[in-house]
Amino acid sequence: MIRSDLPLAAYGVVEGFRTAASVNPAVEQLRAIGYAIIDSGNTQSEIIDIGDRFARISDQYITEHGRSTLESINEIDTIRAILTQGDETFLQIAMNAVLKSVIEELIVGKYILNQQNGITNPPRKQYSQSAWHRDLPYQHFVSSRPLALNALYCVDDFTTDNGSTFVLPASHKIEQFPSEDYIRRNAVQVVAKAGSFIILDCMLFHCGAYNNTLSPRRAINHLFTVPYIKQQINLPMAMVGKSLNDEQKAFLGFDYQIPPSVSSYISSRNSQKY
Ligand SMILES: O=C(O)CCC(=O)C(=O)O
Repeated sequence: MIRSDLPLAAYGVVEGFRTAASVNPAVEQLRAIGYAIIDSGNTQSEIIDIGDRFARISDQYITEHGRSTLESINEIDTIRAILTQGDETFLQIAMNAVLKSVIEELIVGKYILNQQNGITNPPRKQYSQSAWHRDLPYQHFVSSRPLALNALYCVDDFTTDNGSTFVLPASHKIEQFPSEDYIRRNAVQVVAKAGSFIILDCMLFHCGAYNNTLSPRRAINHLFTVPYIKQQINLPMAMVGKSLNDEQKAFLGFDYQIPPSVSSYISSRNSQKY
């Protein structure tokens, strides 16, 4: 609830980071505290349909790679590169128009889809994402502008009961990981409806929490990066044979593959887009 008597005027200010009224307010919030929630604009029936598709692909993926193998490497909660599993819906989710408009404001210049993973926080079990981390893990730098953003599409409602995401506001601006006492006093649990995207600056410390319900809490996690950060899985190669337009190809990083030889580098300069 925003108070009607909240002061909005300022003095002594020569520079600001206010966005234009036409820009999604999430942009300002992401710059300041490193996270924000936006609505994907999906209808209720689209949200349910995405949940059904997620469940089908999850079964297919576990059959293909083997439950015991995935469990043995702590990967049973994750569907890697879900957009490459034969359902076009997941590429459409990654290219959501509202999300795109926010990312374009924040990552200056070109960006690509670096990862898209389906993730499941299982009911009443240990969860692989339940420890604090950054989504450029093991990194302890801060940057004046985001090099990567992360967008969790909520397949199900994210609630405090089902272990929704905890964040440490503004931790994308400080290199080091804080003390346990600081975490106890400052961690915020983000709740969001199915069909929302929780967007994070990739350097924001975050984690999932214990799911104390009887149903899984599912999400599709996206990482968008400047093209100089290598993809987790080579998406252009994984999408070979799929019919893609130029915009989709650029989004998936087709323009930024490592040339295999000097000759191919030289011939690629004719079509270079950066
Ligand atoms: O499950 C969550 O809420 C957080 C997921 C997460 O931390 C991740 O995928 O990096």
